[in-house]
Formats: sequence, C-alpha cells, structure tokens
Amino acid sequence: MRLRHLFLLAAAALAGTALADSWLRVRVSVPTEPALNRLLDSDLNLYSCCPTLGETDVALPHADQAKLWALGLRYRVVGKIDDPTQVGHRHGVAATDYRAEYFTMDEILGFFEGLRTQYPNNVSRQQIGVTRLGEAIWAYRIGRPLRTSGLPENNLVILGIQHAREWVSGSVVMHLGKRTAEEFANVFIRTSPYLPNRAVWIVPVTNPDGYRYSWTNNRLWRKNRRNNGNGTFGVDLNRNWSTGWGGSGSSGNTNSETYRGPSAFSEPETQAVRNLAQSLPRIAGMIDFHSFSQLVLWSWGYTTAAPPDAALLASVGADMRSALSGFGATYDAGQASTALYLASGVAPDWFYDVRRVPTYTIELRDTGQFGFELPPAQIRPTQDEAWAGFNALANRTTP
Ligand code: 0X9
Ligand code: ZN
Repeated sequence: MRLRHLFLLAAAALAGTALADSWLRVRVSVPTEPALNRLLDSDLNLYSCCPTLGETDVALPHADQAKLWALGLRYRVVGKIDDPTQVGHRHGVAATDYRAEYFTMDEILGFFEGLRTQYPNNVSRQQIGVTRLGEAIWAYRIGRPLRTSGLPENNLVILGIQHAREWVSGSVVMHLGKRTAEEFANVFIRTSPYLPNRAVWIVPVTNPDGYRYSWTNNRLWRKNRRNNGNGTFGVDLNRNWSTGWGGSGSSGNTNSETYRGPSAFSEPETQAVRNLAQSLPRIAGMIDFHSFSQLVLWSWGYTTAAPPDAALLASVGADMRSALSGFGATYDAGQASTALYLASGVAPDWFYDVRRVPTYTIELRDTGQFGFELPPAQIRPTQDEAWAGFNALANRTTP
C-alpha cells in the first residue's frame, strides 16, 4: 500500500514537471477592439500573423495561462506543441536543397554568394548596414552589368525576413534571386519580359540578428534583437518605418511583439534599407515578403483612407493575386488596413509614400494550419507561386 502510494506520488510529480514545461496552442476569443489591442500589446507568441476580431491562436508555456487571465481574455486549449524555445531544429547538418529545406543565415548568404560566383556579370552585392550585434546587412543587385550613361535603370526592391520567424520568406527570396539571375544571364530560358533597363535589388535577410535567434533560441521570435534596456529585447522592424510611425497597430510597450522602437528609423536594419532605397534613382515597385495568410496587401496600412493610386494598386494587386493562386493555394487581396488590420510604420507604406509606385506586402503560405512552421514540403510550391506573383508585378511596372 505504502509503496503504491509512493509510486503514485512520484508519477504525479513527474507528470507535474512535464506539464509545467509543456507548451500549448490555445484559441483565444477576441470579441472587441480593446481586447484585440491588449492581445497585440502583450508579449504573447501570437500563432497567427494577423489576428482580427473573433478567435486567434496563441502559443504559450502551460504555466503562462495566467497571462491570458490577467489580460481578461477567454481561451480554450486546442493542443500541445513542442517547446519553440528549445534549440535543435537541425543539428549541424548542412542543408543542400533550398527547394526542400529551410536555410540558416549562413546558408542563405552562401546561396547568394553562389549566385554571385556563377553569374559574375549579373549579380553583385553591397553592404547596406550593420546590425546591433555587429552583423553585415547585405543587398544583392541582379541585372545587366551596371551602365554609366543613359536613363538610370528602374529597380524592383524585394525584402526578405523582416520578421525572424517567417522562414519561408527566405526560401522565396532565394528562389527569386536565382530565377532572376537566370533570366538576365540566359536569354534562351527567359520566360518573363526583363527589359534592358531593369534591375532587381534583394535584401535576403533584413533582420539577421532576429533570424539567427529564431534558429538558436526561439523559433517564434519576430523582432530584431535590440536590447531595450529594461530586460526586454527587440523592435518590430515592420513598425519602425517613418510613414504613419507611432499610430494604430503599433505599440510603445517594449515587451510587445509590435514594439515600434523609440523613434522612426531608430533601427540599423530599417536605416540600411532606407539608405539603399534613397540611393536608387528610380524604383518601379517593391515587395516585402512575410508569412502567413496567403494575402496580397497594398497601402495604406496605417490608415483606412484610400491611397491616391488606389485603382492602380488594386489592379496590379489583382494580377498578383491570381498569379499567386495558380499553384494549389488560394490568395486573397486588399488594402492592408482593411483587408487585414491597421499597422503603422510598415515598409511598403514608406516605399509608396516616398516613390508613389506599386508596393506590396505578400503574406505567403499557409492560412494557419502550420503557420510560421510551414512544412518543408510546401517550400517549393510557395517559391513557385511567389515567382509568378513577382512577375505579375514586374509586368505591370514601368521599365
Ligand atoms: O503585421 C505585420 O507586420 C504583417 N503581418 S505579419 O504577420 N507577417 O507580421 C502585415 C503588415 C501588413 N500591413 C498592414 N496590415 N497594415
Ligand atoms: Zn511578418
């Protein structure tokens, strides 16, 4: 009898430890705007990219359920998940196939360096900044050899991985880099109308510190790794741009996933991309790749007011939406603030603001089943559809 009790106690203790350490996916009710804002202002790991009124999923340690109570949010547990803070997504085995595996920071840069070696006439790179942890931020130019006279080329700008955990964004910009280099280098396989006066600028990893952290410390990390000085880390780079900075859908709370930073362009990463853009005489269009939700979004994001070129942005966006939808996934499209939610200080709003050309956020796969942790089998079709969506934009912009 005694022994049996002891055994039960030990089992309970063990189970207790396991339970306390385990992580949950919970479905939170978000009935009102204030509730939504409390959620967006919190440091909870939002499972969804795009919470709106209704229900949204959150990943949290079993023991952190009290945080939801403290925020006055009702929820139910929908499942157990692996602890995303556990290291070990891949143990020292180098990835080889960018169509089937996620690449680390070094592997992504290695991939682009491979393109530079293979296509020396068409691919070059420029260091555009240094992160807070001292890492170079690179931009790759893909086009014809630089000309020194005539009308300056009209550039398309592509941003990858502003948000650390949105790994498929990196897979997509690698594919765009490779396919674009092939287009420029080999006229015989050319499938899109690349005109002589065009170049594509790709920033493969806009947020290197955050991206590395998502591989080593927390798979669901979103922001950069600024030390906010109060025990919290990170600025949401996609709330740090100057257009609409500080407005709705951004937070002044350093703990928040949408912390906007102390001032517009306070972060070296947004400064780097801004400086690159300012150095380009002409920009034809821009895409900022995120995940997930399968959406094509245009300005404004910071206000529900219609932008001056609303009809053009919607028309090009519709072309992109239908191109993206040809590979087994259905994309939707709309003005960011109304189709998704208000967010202030986002990159495409700034590019649109300063250049008045078509700029887009593309939210890649999926619609929430796997979310940020999209299974590697879906990398290839996501890359294919993104290439189609990119070409739809290229075809509609001024050469
Ligand atoms: O919130 C964001 O920065 C983007 N979604 S994500 O889940 N990838 O973080 C969406 C930005 C789109 N712009 C607006 N909704 N204004
Ligand atoms: Zn994002």
